[in-house]
Amino acid sequence: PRVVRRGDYAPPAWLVPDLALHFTLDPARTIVRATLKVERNGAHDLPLLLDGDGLELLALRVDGAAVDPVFAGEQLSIALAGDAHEIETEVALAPERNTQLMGLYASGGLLCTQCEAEGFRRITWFPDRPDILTRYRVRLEADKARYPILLSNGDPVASGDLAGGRHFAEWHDPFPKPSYLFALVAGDLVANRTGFVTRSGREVSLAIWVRAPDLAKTDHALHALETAMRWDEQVYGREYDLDVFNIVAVDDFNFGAMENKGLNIFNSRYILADPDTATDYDYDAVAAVVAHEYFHNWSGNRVTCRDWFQLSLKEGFTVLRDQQFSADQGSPAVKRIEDVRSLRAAQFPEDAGPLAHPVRPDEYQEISNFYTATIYNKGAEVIRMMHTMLGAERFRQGADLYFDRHDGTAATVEDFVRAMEDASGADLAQFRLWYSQAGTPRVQALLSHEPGDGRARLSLRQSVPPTPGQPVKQPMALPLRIKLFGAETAAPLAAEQLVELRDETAEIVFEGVSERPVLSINRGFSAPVIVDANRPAADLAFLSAHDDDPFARYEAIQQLMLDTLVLGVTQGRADHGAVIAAVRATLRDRALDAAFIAEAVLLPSESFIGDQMAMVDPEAIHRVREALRRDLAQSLAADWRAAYEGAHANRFEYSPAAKGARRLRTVSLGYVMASGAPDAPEIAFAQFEAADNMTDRQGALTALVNSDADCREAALDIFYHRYSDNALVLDKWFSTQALATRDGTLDRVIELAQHRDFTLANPNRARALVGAFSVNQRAFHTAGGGGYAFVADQLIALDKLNPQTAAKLVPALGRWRRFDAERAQAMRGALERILAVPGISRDMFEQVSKSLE
Ligand code: DPP
Ligand code: ZN
Repeated sequence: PRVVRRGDYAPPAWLVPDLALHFTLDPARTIVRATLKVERNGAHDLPLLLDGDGLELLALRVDGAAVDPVFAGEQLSIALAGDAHEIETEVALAPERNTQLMGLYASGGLLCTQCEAEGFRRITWFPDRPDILTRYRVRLEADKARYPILLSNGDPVASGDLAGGRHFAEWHDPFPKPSYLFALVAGDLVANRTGFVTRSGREVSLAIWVRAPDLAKTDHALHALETAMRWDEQVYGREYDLDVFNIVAVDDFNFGAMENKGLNIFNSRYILADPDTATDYDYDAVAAVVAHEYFHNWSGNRVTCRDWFQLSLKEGFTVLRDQQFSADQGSPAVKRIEDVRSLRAAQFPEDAGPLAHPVRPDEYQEISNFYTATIYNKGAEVIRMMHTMLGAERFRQGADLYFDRHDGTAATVEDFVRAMEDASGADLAQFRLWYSQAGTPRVQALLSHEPGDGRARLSLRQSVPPTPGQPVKQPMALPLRIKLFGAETAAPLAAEQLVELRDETAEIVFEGVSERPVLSINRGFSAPVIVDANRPAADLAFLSAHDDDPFARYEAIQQLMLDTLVLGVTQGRADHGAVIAAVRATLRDRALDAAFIAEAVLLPSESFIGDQMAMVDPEAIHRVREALRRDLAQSLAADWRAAYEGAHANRFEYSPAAKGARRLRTVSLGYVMASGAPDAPEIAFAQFEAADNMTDRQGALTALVNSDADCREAALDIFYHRYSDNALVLDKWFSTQALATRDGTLDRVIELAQHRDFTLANPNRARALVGAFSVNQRAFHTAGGGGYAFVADQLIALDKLNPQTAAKLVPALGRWRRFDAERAQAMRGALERILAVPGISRDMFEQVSKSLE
C-alpha cells in the first residue's frame, strides 16, 4: 500500500496563485473548465504534478496549445520550460453517481461539494495539497428552475440569465486558500438571514440556506452563529473578514460540517432544530458545531495546515475553542464533564487499541482515517494543558502571536508551540512529546500521612504504555491540579497547587497537615491521563460530598461506582452501600444544580467499565451494572420519584436551567423504570405521549425500549408514524433500538437493516444503525459472533458506496485482543472476511489490516 510519511515533506515545486473555475452544472454530466496560473517555486527542473481522481479528461492546454496528457502514477505530469505558465483543463463528472460524497455530488435535489481532505481532485486536476494557496474565481452555470440558488466561496460579483432557461453566478474569494476549502452549492434553497456588524464596523450578511420546509428550524443555528462571531471577537480578538457568510444544510454528508471559506456546508443534523424534533443534546451540538466551523475561519482558514500530518493544528485548537465557547454559554462544570466523558468514550479506547496514533501522526495510508478522536479531542486537551500551564493571559498572547505570524500561510504544529513559547517565555520542549507519543499516560498517586510531623507526602509515578510502532516512551510533562482536604473538618488543608510532573517519579511534601488528608487530584481533568490513586471508598464518598471542584466531585462519585462495578465483575460480588449513600447525598444536595446531579448519578457505561479490564466479559458487566442500577433504584425509590417530579416543567424552554431539569428527569425516569415498580412503564408512556419536546419524548422512549414493558412496541410505532417523513428523527428511531440494553437487540438490529427506511447511502442513517449497534457493548458482543458478522456484512456493502464512512466503523471490530478466545477469533474472522473482498478501498484496507496486526 501507498504510505505517506511526514518526514518526506517537501515544499511544492510549483505554486498556483490564481485559479478560474467554470462549472456547467448538471447532475448527470457536469463540465468543469479550470485555468491555473502556475509559477515555478525555486530553482529546479521538476514537472508540474496535478492530482485527479475519477475525472474524464476532455482537454488539456498549456499556454493555449493543446498537449497530450502524460501520467505519472495517479498524477498528471506536465513538463514546463518557463517560470510561469497557464494550464487549462476540461473534465466531465457525474455528481449523481458520486456515492462517496467526496468532490461534487447530489444530495436531496441539491448539488454540493466536500473537498477536505482530498476531494478537490475529484472535481478538477490540481495540486491538491493544503500548502498551495490560491485565489479563486468561480463561475457557475445551471438550469434556473432546478437550481435557482448558486453559491461558492467569497463574495458574489455577478449573476444573470442565460439562454435555454439557464443562469449563472460568479463568486470571487479574495483570500488565497487551499483547495480543501473550495465549495459550491446549487439548489432550490431559501435563507434565514440576518446582518452582523463586526467590531471594526464591517457589515456582514449572514444566511442559513435550507429547503423551504426546513426554514422554521434554522433560528437556533443562526443565533448560535451570531453568538459565536461575537465571542471570537471578545475572547480571541478574531473578526470576520468577508461581506457574506453562508451556511447550507445538506442531508447526505460524511462529516458533521465543513468550514469552507465563506460557505460552510453542514450535515443537516447540525443545523435543523426545533423543540418537537431536536433534543437538548442536539441543540447544544448545533451551537457547538456552528461555532466550531465559524472559528475555523481563523484557526484553519486564515492560518491553514502545511500538510495533513498537521491536522490537529486546526482541529485540536478549534475543538478547544468550541469547548470554551460552549462552556461560556452554560455551565462550565457540566460542559467539562461532558467533554471528558466523550474523550474517555472515544479517545482512550483508540489510544489503547491497534489504531493508536500520535496527535501529530508520522504516516498514513489514507488521511480520511485520521479524522479521529485523537486528532480532535486529545489535540484539544493538549492545547488546553498549555492554557492551564501558561494561564489565560499568556495563552492569549501566544494565540495572538500565532495568528499574526502565520496569517495567510500554511503552518505546522511546531509553529503553534513556538508561538506559545515565544509569547510566554515558557519552555515547552518536553511538552512537545504530547504531539509525538501515542497512548494515554497513567499516573499512580500515593498519599501518606505522618501525623506526628504534620507532614503528608504524595508520591507520583507516571508511565506511558507502548503503542503500535512506539514500544518505549519518554516521561511526559503533565500538569496536575492537586488539593488536600481534611477528613474530619472537610476543610481544604492548603490552596490548590498546579504540579507539573516531568520525571517518571516525583514526591511532593505538604507541611502542617495535622488531620488525615484526602487527596483531590487531576482537578478539572487538568491532564488527559488515567490516575490510579487507590483511594478507599470512604475517601471517594467524602470527596463526592465535599470537594470544591465540581469536576473532581463528579469524578469521585464515578470512581466509586467504577470501583464497585469492577469489583462486582472480578469478585462476583461487591457492597453497594457506599454508592447508594453517595448517590443519595448527591440527589438531596439542594446546592447542586440539576444538570450536575444528572451527570453524577448516572452509572459509567458498560463500555467504560469494559475499558478498565484486561479481559472484557460483556455479559458479566451488563449483569453487575444492572444489579447496581436496580439496587440504587429500589433503595432510593422515593428520591428518584421526587427528583423526577421536581424536574417537571409546564412548557418547553431552552435555557441551562430547563435543560438541566430535563436531563435529571430523564435520568430519574431511567431509575424509576429500573426499580421494577409496576406503575413505572405507565409513567414513562405518559411522559412519552404528553411531551412537548423531543428530549422528554426520546428520553421516555429510550427508557421503554431498554425495558420489557408491554407498551414499548406501541411507543416505537407511534414514534415512527409521527416522524416518518423526518429523516433526522428516524435516525433516532433506529439508534434508540440499536443502543437498547435489553435482550434480543441483535435480532432486532438485523431486522431493522431490512426496514424500508434503512439505507447505507445516507451516512447519518448508516451510523444510526450500524455505528450505534457497534458501540452497544453487550449486543455487539452477543455470544456466537452474530453481531460481528452483521457489522462485517454492512461494512462490506458500505465500502462499495462510501469508503470513508465505512472505514470509520472498523474500530469496534479491532478490539479483539480484549475479548475471550472465542469472541476474539470471531472478530478476527470478520476482519479477515472484509480484507479478502476484492476491490476493498484504501480507507478500509488501512483500518482493517492495522486492526489485525
Ligand atoms: N469539517 C470538519 C471539521 O470541522 C473537518 N474540518 O472538523
Ligand atoms: Zn474542525
